[in-house]
Amino acid sequence: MYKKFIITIAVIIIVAIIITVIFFNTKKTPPPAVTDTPLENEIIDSTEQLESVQSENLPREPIKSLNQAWAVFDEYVSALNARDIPRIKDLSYQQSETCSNPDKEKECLLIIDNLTKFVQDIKKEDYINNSEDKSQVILSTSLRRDSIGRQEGVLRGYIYFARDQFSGSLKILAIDPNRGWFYQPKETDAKDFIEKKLLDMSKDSDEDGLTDFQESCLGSYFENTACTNTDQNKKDTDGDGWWDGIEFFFNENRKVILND
Ligand SMILES: [Ca+2]
Ligand SMILES: [Ca+2]
Ligand SMILES: [Ca+2]
Repeated sequence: MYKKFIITIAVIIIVAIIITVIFFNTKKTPPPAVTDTPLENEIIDSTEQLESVQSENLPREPIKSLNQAWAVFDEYVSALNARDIPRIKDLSYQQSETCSNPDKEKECLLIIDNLTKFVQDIKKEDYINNSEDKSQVILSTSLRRDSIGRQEGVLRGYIYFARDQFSGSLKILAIDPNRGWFYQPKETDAKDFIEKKLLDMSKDSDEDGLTDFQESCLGSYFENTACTNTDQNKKDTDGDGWWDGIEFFFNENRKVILND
């Protein structure tokens, strides 16, 4: 069993949750419910770039909604910079509960300022692994190496969009620019084993925004309630039109209404 590694990921999770606390317009849009962001964490002992990780970094065919998605993102960033709370709400399904309370404007602005810093390093050119259909778009980066202390791993950025039922416009569902999988190797681990381990942990076979481990509840997710028990080879396990990685952000108590 691999030792869990959570501190750095917890920071990422907290920031992600800031932008993730529920603002799904009750009927139009899918409600998010992120209270326990999943991140696979294990360990590895090489500071070298892994060949197979690099092979994962090949760009794919551009998606039709790419420009539209980035336009929404850019406008969202502008709204953050302008501290334009109504516009932020228009562009995202999610906002802090604090920002829903008019009496907590100062606290809300602090959250917005932190979020502004959080998104400023996102570079479009890094998001080369993208997928879409009529209801959703997921932009993701290639894998990149990272290390924390003796632990090493890979990071991938994700931006999730869901399409508004009535307007047809994309809205931001979640931003997670530094999702990470870390592994601390044993002395006996061969380099190939470590390489395969990192790839296994970060692999998303059906490209629905959730890793195979998270979907199958294996690996580091075995003891983690954040696993989804969905089909790792099927984007939309329950056939409701929303991909598993999108639906992960929905509030289970809210009804989801799809685009026609
Ligand atoms: Ca998946
Ligand atoms: Ca799936
Ligand atoms: Ca679904």
